[in-house]
Amino acid sequence: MYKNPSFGTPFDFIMEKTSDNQTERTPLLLITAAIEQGGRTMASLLRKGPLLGITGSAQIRNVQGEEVQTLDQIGQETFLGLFRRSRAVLSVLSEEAEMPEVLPCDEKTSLLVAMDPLDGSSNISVNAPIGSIFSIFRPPAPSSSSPEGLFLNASSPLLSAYLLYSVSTSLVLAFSGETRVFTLDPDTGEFLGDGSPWRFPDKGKIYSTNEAYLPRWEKPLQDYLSWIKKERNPSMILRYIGALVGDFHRNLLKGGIYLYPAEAGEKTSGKLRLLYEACPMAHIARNAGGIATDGKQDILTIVPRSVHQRVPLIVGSVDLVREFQERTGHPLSGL
Ligand code: FDP
Repeated sequence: MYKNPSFGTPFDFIMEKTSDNQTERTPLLLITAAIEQGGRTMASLLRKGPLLGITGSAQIRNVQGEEVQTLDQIGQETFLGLFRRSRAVLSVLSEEAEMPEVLPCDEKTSLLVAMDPLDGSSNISVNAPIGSIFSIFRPPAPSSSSPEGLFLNASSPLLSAYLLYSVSTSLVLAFSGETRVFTLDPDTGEFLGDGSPWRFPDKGKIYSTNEAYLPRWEKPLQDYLSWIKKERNPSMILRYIGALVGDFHRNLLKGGIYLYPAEAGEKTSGKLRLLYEACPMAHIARNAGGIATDGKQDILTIVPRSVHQRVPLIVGSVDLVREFQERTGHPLSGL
């Protein structure tokens, strides 16, 4: 099997970026290794999908009232088990559990993990792309008394990651000012990347949003979409996979903007969860030269009020997000 000698692994990336941070090097290596192992396990199960009888509903609802799929449960058990065994994680917050779970660890070097173990559940039964999303935080100091307090008082992510299970399995990591893209070699089990930072390409022309909800959006948003379709020059194209990881990844590689806004009226906070969906994507975007906003402020400056808080998310190439903000009445400052 041919392997380009300049290819590097997530291990190489973390080692390179922690040469002056020995304290966090070990937990970051252990957590990244757990994410890689979970990615291998999930990718291997997903390759067999319906043959294993795992692509259907688990016939229960999660704390947020959403139908749980069997693969949601498998993702939860897989990643939680791996983080527990790493002994580098103080607590895990998951979309699949009401409260963060405190894990046994070496307290001096432990970090917090927030995760959506299986993103894009509605794509499972139709063999379309899905993913897993993680944000790794430093615990607040002094350590908060409650498991929830740890996450509500944590700083912005130290490291963010997602796995995309598609034609191949990608692992994207953002850490210390760089975003890097790795691909799983299914023969060796290694995640390999070309060793260089990834940046959003200039002049992206993709917008991604579920336009079916447009009639329920605020007027400035409707006007923005209408302008994109009728007047913007150069024109843009619409692509929507329906899994945040898939939509974000395409825009990261091609240049584009992803929008999951709030609806006018009762559902004012949008659908996506701050700590394990919006925040990691914002962090990955930022490290790749992009930006994320809730429509009014940078996602990375939002202080969470609850661990499962939902926020609107607009994320992508800086020029496109800036244009969105200008046209909807909240120009970005400082960018
Ligand atoms: P899911 O199918 O798991 O609920 O997490 C929310 C999410 O996935 C995102 O991944 C995805 O972008 C979004 O829902 C799609 O929602 P819509 O069907 O509302 O467009």
